[in-house]
Amino acid sequence: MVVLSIPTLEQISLISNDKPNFCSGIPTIDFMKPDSIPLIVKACEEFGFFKVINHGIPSEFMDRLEGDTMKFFSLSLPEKEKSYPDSSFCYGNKKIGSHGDMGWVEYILLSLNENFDSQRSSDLYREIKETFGSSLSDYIAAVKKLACEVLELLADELKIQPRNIFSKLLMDEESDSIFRLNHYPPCPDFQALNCNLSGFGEHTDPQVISVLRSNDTTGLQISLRDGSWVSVPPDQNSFFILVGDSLQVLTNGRFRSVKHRVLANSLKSRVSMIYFGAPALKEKIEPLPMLMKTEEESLYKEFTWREYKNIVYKSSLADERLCFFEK
Ligand code: GA4
Repeated sequence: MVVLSIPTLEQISLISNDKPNFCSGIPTIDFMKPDSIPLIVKACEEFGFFKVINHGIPSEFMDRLEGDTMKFFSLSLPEKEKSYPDSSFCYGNKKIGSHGDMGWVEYILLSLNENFDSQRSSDLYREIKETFGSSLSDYIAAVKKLACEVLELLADELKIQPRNIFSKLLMDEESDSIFRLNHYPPCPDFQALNCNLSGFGEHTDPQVISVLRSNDTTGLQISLRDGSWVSVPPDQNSFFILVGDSLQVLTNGRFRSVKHRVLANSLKSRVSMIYFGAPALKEKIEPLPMLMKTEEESLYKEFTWREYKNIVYKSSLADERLCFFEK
C-alpha cells in the first residue's frame, strides 16, 4: 500500500470525473476469426489502439504473473525500495520519470536489453528468479511473440515485405525493449469528491508497440482523434495493443501513436503488465520507403532510437516529443 504524505499528494493531479464515458467501439481483432484481421490497419490509423482476443496465450501465464506481482507489491515499502538500486530492475513509487511527474502508482521497470551490460544482466536474472520464479520470463516470452505476430499481420495487411519488417526490430538481440508492472492501489477517499487522482498521466509510448494486460479494474483511458477521453472497459482475458511513436514514424504518420492515461479512483487495486517492444539503440527510425506513395514526402528527419530515447527520458510525460524530429 502506498503511504500518503500531504506534500506528495498535492503533486498528483486531480482529474474531474463528470461522466466516465466508456468506449463501446474498441476495435477487436479475433485471432480465431480471419475476417477480423483486416480491421487491424484501420484500428492503427484511427485509434492507434485495439484489443486482441482468442490470442492463444494460456490464462495460467497471466494468473501466475499477477499472483507474483501482488506478492511483490504487498512487501513493505523499505523491502521494495531496498531492491535493486543499481540494476536494470527498478522499483518506483509515485515518481514517474525524472521530470517531476507524479502518479498514484507503484511500479517495477525492467530492461530487457540483455547486451547492455552482461554483469548487470546476470544479476538481473538472479534477482528475477528470486522474486518471480519463471512467471515473469514465461509471460515476457509469450507477449513478445504476440507483439511480433501482430506486427507481422500488420505487414501482411499493409502488403509490404518481408513480413518481419517490423517484428525484426523486436527480435534483434540488441532490442531495447522494456517491461513494466504497475500497481495502482485503491483510493476510496477521492471517490466522494467526484474526482480521480491521476494514476499515470497522459502520454504516448515512445517505442514501436506496447502490449498491455490488466486485471479486471477500470482506469485506462485513451484519447480519440477529436481529443476526447474515453474509458476502456477492462478485460483480463485480452491484450490491448498500443501503437508507439516509433511505429507512427515508420508509417510516416499513417498510424497514430495513441495518447493514454490511467485514473486511480477505484475501490479495487489495478495491476497492469506492459511489454514495450523497441528497436536496438543504433537502429534508424524513419518512414519505410515502400509505404510512401510516389511524391509523398517524409514527415520526419532521420534519427536513431538512441537519439529519440535520450529526448524522451529528459521530457515530462505529457510532452510532445516527435516534434523535435518533424521536418
Ligand atoms: C512512457 C512509456 C513507458 O512506461 C516508459 C515511460 C518512462 C518512465 O516511466 O521512465 C517515461 C515515459 C515512458 C515517457 C516520458 C518520460 C520517460 C516517464 C517520463 C516522464 C518506461 C517509457 O519508455 O517512456
